[in-house]
Amino acid sequence: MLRLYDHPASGNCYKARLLLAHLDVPYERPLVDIFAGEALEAEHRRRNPAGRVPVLELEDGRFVAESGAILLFLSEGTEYLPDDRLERARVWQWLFFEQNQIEPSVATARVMQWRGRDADSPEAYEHRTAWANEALDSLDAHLAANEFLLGDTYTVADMAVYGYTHVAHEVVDMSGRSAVAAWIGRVESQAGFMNDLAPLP
Ligand SMILES: N[C@@H](CCC(=O)N[C@@H](CS)C(=O)NCC(=O)O)C(=O)O
Repeated sequence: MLRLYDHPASGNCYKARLLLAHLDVPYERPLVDIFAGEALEAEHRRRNPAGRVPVLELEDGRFVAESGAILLFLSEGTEYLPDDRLERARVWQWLFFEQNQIEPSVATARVMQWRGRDADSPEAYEHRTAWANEALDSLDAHLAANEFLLGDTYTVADMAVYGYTHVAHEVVDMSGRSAVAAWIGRVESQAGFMNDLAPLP
């Protein structure tokens, strides 16, 4: 059986759990207590040298790390990853966008706020929220003209970007971003959608 080394409060892990739910694939879910430093221990670094979750373990014991890589691996041959070369490149485009623009801004600001660093290091926090606002504005502009990130088809790109965008309101004002709000509603109405992202402990 597949095994997902996971933490319930990790949005990066949630992306993989969301796809596994859509695919209705059974899997084991060993907890890596990232808040107790377990991801950085040698045992976990053997699974992922970067010391992060999620990590997917295949039935034969091989590992795949990085949420985007896990999404691409699991979605191969399914309705959530197109066959067409250009469309696949556009999936990668949004996975890279998520990792370069959304995750380091929204996810980092969220953790900073949770740790009280918004008060302790306001300049660093404002840098992340300004970055988040810029990224979310560009996402909103794209979604104003597109039902999903690739146009009319729901793909792993939507799952990846949804992972942290749906909690962006915790760190920035989302009230002006109606296209993002409508897209969040469309993602949440997809067959097999679930949201089990736990709050930060
Ligand atoms: N780019 C990676 C980021 C993974 C990541 O940052 N995971 C966090 C949890 S959301 C983690 O494992 N942190 C453990 C630590 O920093 O010790 C991905 O998308 O999978």
